[in-house]
Amino acid sequence: MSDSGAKPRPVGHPLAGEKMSGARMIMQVLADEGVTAIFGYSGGAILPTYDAVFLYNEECARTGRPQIPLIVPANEQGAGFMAAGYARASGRVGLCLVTSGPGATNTVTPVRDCMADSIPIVVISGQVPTPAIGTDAFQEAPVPSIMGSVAKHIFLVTDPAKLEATVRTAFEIARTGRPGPVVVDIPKDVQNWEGVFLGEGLLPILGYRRRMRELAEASLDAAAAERFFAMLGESRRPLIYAGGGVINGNAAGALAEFTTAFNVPVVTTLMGIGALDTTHPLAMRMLGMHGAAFANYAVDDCDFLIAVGSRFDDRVAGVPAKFARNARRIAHLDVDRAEVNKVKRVHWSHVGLVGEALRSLTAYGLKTQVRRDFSPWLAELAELKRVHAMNYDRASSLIQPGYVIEELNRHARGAAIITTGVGQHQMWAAQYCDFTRPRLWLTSGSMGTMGFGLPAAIGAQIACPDRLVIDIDGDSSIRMNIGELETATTYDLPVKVVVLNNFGDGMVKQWQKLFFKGRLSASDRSLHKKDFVKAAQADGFRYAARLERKEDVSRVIGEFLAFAGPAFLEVMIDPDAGVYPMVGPGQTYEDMITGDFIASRHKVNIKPPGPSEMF
Ligand SMILES: Cc1ncc(C[n+]2csc(CCOP(=O)(O)OP(=O)(O)O)c2C)c(N)n1
Ligand SMILES: [Mg+2]
Repeated sequence: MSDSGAKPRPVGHPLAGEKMSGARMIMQVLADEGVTAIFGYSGGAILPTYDAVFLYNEECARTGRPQIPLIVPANEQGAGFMAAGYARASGRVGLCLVTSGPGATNTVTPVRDCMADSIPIVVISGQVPTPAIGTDAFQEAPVPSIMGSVAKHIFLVTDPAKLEATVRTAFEIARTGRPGPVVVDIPKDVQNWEGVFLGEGLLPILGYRRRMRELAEASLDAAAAERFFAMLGESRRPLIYAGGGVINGNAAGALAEFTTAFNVPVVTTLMGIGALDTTHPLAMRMLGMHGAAFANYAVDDCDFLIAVGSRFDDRVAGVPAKFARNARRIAHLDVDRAEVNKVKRVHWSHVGLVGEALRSLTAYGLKTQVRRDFSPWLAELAELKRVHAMNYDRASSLIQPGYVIEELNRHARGAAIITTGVGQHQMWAAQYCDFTRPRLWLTSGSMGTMGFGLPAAIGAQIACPDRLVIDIDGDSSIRMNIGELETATTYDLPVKVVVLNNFGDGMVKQWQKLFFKGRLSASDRSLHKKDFVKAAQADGFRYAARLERKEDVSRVIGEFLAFAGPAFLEVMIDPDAGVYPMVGPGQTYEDMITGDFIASRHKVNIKPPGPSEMF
């Protein structure tokens, strides 16, 4: 279960029994559910609800209660990613409020993104009035069918008497079990309807609730714990492979307790970064396609793999049969039954809340005094870390991205929220930044959506006003939602936006160099005209600078991060820098190429992947 974001609902709601509009009811349920910011854009079919937000905040101003600010993006895709950034950073449900037709369809990408990364948001969209549905009315779109294929759940409210309960239930579904996005499509006449507010009540989603109860009650019993520790007892090289489920399930504390109690080292997925403090002695950092070489070697060498809230995604287990090929045993803890044995057969599994399960295991292990000396394995791993450390061309006269991120990291000290676009910069950030806690690393993992970084940073800064928030973005990714630069200055949010400019789609270029004989089809932007610094200035950034010389990197990054308001920094990096290590698509960890600056333990020939592996 994701979080307890909702305020405990008052017994006997103070407004119970009051007559009000559907729009006012929506607003009241949002307030009751603990929403502290609304991200959205207005339009005809949602106007009544926007008016209700205005009236609610006017009333709050009069009575001294906290208002619920409306953050207006340049594009509804931005609002969706702001809600997602808010949710990822805080663990609370993010809220996005948009109009029908194009307003709603502009949120399809963030909804799918949240689904793929298990992020709880609620999108409320206006719909054309009930009698007009199906007539191709102005700004009508089939939101239930479009969103039905990408959201965790979708409601179309046709019976106004169920409006209040539906909005409340949407929050319940978003935050429980495996979290995800829920869309509530509300026709305009339902918003304008007048009825009696009950102040309580949920829809009878009996099957779902039964499953949630089963999850909550699925305690890990002594017999299962005994079998688990029998496997750990036989193991000499155990390794935890932790994914986003540890963070989304608020289980990082439980993971740290388990890992330190039994000295089991941890690799994480891209989504799992921060599940264990990356500076912890047992942290082996990220595995997978661009994971650290030492992390991938650890996976190859382990004899017992313990997957926690992770799902053997193709960026981790490109060749499932050869993934963790020396692991004689694999265990899997997950909140979603569908993930167990989906890609790789496991020998032991537990479906339930991962935090509870880890705590049960720890308690059992401590009670039965499980003691196993893994020090030879830990020594091997320390050696792997030393010999195959992350590295790049430190002598280069060009600005290397690794250097920029190391400098950012030196200031952030593992305590900043970092968001990213998608591409090489995202991978360098994942490889070189430290995160001492969960919910600091916000990235579009599964969908890999360019344009995520800036709006996610805005949403995260709204959720965490006192934290340093840095968007490490790419020159192409930031173009996707560059309109949101103005949103940052409009709301005076002190986000720090750093663009690693390598003149184009660096990650695409890297694949084209490796697998398409260097034909840079549509990925080079070196002749493009964009002046990012002027763009940021035009959008009101008082700090906007371009960094072009290696000797200025340290000083300028210090100034940039110390600036009190929104700040923008474009860094002209080596356009040919590659992301290493790299496990090519459809290849095994043994085939990992480590580049010129990271030691490999294999002799590797770069094999172009076959057509079926090209994704
Ligand atoms: C919306 C979207 N379109 C296309 C892609 C495919 N894609 C992945 S990375 C990439 C290039 C990103 O370029 P940039 O943001 O400059 O990052 P870099 O790799 O140069 O650091 C592209 C086109 C994507 N991930 N998302
Ligand atoms: Mg680029």
